Amino acid sequence: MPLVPSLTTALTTGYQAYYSDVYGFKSYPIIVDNLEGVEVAIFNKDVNSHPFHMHGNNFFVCVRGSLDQDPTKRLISTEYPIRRDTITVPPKEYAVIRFRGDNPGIWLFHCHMEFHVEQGLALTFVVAPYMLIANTTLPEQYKRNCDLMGIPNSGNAMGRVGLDMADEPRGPFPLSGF
Ligand SMILES: [Cu+2]
Repeated sequence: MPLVPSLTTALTTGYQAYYSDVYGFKSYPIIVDNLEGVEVAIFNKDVNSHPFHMHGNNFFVCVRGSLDQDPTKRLISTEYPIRRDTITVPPKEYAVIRFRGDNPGIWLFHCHMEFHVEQGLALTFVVAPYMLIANTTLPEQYKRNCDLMGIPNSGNAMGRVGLDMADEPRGPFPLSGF
């Protein structure tokens, strides 16, 4: 976990909120511009199904298929794609989803099996940070809660100023053999 919540970091680091490094390596932050189109391809080379869930957005499910299948044989039309906030990707299958960065915020995209999150199957979309900064004021309750839990109310993922990320913990890294 970052020492400072990514939302706090976005709102207290000024222009550096646009640098993914401030959110910390382990948050796997991906900066999305305001209204930018995002496409995510999920390849499940594992023997388990993984239900991927996105916060803050409903994505279009554009393609699903088997990793062994001819990629031109699409299982879902891109003409009328379904919109979901979760898609289960079975073993040896893939899915391609799309969403538009029209909801400024810090949005987790993760496998909904919580122990897989702890193993690293999660990333963070930092959507439209300038819009987020311009339109968000954290309530006092938020700050009080952080105070009570000993969580800093400003700074980067290490609780420091700017891009000082010295001694930042790294990982998890991709498994070998895939
Ligand atoms: Cu999983």
